[in-house]
Amino acid sequence: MTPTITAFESSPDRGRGLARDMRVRWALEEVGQPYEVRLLSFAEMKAPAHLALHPFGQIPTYEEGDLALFETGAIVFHIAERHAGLLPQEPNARARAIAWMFAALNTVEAPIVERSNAVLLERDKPWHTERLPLLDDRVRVRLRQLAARLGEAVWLDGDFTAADLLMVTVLRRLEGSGLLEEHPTLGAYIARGEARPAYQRAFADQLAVFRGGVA
Ligand code: GTB
Repeated sequence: MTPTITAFESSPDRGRGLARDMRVRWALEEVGQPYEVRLLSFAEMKAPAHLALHPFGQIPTYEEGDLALFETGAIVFHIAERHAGLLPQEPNARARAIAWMFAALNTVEAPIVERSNAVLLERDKPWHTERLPLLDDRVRVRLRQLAARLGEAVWLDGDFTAADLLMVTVLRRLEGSGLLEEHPTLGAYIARGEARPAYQRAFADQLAVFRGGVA
């Protein structure tokens, strides 16, 4: 059964692959699973039909037969469970990869999103210039720790997994902040993810939406 995902009809990032449907597209491309995309306006995201799929009125969602999922971590995990290629078979390696998936979304993404929201939504507040350095420093702590653990390794723990897929998409949100440049090994790690053919296909497909092409 071909899954259907939802994505922004008009992505605020103008197709730079920063909206979270990119993760799901990339995961589906990695495992070779074709998919369909239903594009939503902001109004449609908050309407009852979509709220029935996603309680928070967000994208992406994932529908496959009578299964409907929301939350990219759950969706990517589901894809990784159903197909070979995104999680190791060996039980301990698999458990460690799942731990890194949670780390990407809980421990690394949280301060990055907090910072992004401040830049996007709080720029005009009188306290913004005072608060931003604090948020930068919280991100810096995580980047330093992540870079220390990654070292010169290619991926987080052995072969490429769903954890790397999530971590790369999380880190990409920092593009333009100047913070990634403090850790060239993390920049190289992101570049390795972006160089994967599956990433390239997913990126091209989400960019095509913005350019008015086919999803
Ligand atoms: N925890 C959820 C998940 O991982 O699935 C978060 C989902 C989420 O935040 N979805 C966002 C959304 O629907 C789109 S990705 N927002 C609309 C709303 O909440 O009303 C976040 C996002 C949006 C745009 C950019 N950008 O343009 O750079 C980057 C990231």
